[in-house]
Amino acid sequence: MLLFYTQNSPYARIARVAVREFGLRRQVTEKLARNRAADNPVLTYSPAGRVPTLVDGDLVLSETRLIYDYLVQKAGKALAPKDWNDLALAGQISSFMDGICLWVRERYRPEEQQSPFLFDVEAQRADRSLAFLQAHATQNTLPALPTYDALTLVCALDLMQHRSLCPGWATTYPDLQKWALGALAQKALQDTTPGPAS
Ligand SMILES: N[C@@H](CCC(=O)N[C@@H](CS)C(=O)NCC(=O)O)C(=O)O
Repeated sequence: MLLFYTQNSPYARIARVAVREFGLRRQVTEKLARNRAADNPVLTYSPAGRVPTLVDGDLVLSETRLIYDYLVQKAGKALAPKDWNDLALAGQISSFMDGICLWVRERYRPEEQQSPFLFDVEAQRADRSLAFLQAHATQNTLPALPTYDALTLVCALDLMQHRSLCPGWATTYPDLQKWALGALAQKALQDTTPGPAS
C-alpha cells in the first residue's frame, strides 16, 4: 500500500499513526505529497489531490476516516462499537479539528489576503471546543488511543500547540492538556510530529 502524506497535515498524521499502531509499517510505503502543486504525485491517483490518500492496488481511498477503517480491517482488528454519545463527542472533535485546520490554512495566505473575521471566528470556536473537551477530560470520558476520535483530538491539539494558536490553553484547560501529553508520549505520535510552519 502507498500512503501519501505531508509532515504538517494533522489528517495524514492520523493515518500514519494508525499504520504504526496497527503494525502495518512494512505493508505501507509512505510518500510525500506536494499539496496544491501541479506535479503533486497524489494527482496520479486521486482527483481530490489531498492527503492522506491510500492506494492499495486499484483501490484509492481519500478521507481519513475511511483510510483509518481500512487500516483497521487490514490489521485484522475490529472497530469498537459506538453509541450515540460517542458519536456526539466524535462530531465535536471533528469540528474542532476542521476549525484548527481552517485557522492554520488562513495563516499560510499572504498577509494582505488574510481575514481577521475568520481568525476571530475560529479563535472563538476553538475556545468553546476546548472548554467542552476539558469537561470531558475532567470526567474521564475522552476517547482512548488508538481510536480514530482520540487520534483526531490529539493531532488537532498538537497542531494548535505547534502553531501557538491558543496561548495559555494548557493553564486554562489542565485536564485536557494532561490527556494530550499522555497521548503524545506514544512513540507513533512522537515519530510523526509536525515540523515548522511551511
Ligand atoms: N476531509 C479530509 C480533509 C483532508 C485535508 O484537508 N487535507 C489537507 C491537508 S491537512 C490537504 O490535503 N490539503 C491540500 C489541498 O486541499 O489541496 C480528510 O478527512 O481526509
